[in-house]
Amino acid sequence: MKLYNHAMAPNAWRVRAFLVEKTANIPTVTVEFEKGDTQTPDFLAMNSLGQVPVLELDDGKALAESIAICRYLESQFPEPSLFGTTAHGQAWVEMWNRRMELLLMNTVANVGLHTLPFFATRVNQVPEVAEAQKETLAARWAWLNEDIADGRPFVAGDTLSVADLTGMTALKICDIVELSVPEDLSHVKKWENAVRARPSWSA
Ligand SMILES: N[C@@H](CCC(=O)N[C@@H](CS)C(=O)NCC(=O)O)C(=O)O
Repeated sequence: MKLYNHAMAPNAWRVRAFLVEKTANIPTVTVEFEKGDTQTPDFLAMNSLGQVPVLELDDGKALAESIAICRYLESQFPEPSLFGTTAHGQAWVEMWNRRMELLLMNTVANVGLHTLPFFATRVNQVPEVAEAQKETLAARWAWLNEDIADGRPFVAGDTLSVADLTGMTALKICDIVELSVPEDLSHVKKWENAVRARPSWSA
């Protein structure tokens, strides 16, 4: 197995953090999309979207999409389980992972897409979209705060799951676009402080 990775990219970080939580190591190649490394014929043959992360398997097959890669890694490094174990537990983690990705991570990513100079030549940047997405993000942190007010330490229950890693990816993007979780959302703040303190945060 070989992981094609990028030092700063949030979805590449998500896979590295997953490996840290598994205390697993795999060979890693750092690519720089800024220099066109992901647009070469060899790279595009692995991922036609020309994006990282990509996991190349020993038989030459390649997987893109960070969550698909994490799912594969779960099968290779089963402990600790990060995708749930029982039928309900696995579906529950899937539900929370989708919520953290669709409701939080994608929303803050849209702020980045519409404001960061890196995307200026790739996206028709509309400042009003970024402002609207900031409001949506604040509302969604508030929703999460209510939902985890039962005191559970992680978004999908008592143990860390891939849904927390996706939430942490949202926090990584928040740091890039200089947005914070509102201070009055005590339950999300408690979760945030806990996940930022994990070794995987520095993956
Ligand atoms: N849905 C994909 C997103 C991959 C993605 O957006 N990769 C970004 C870095 S986080 C990238 O490679 N950007 C460089 C480019 O698009 O040229 C995943 O989860 O892996």
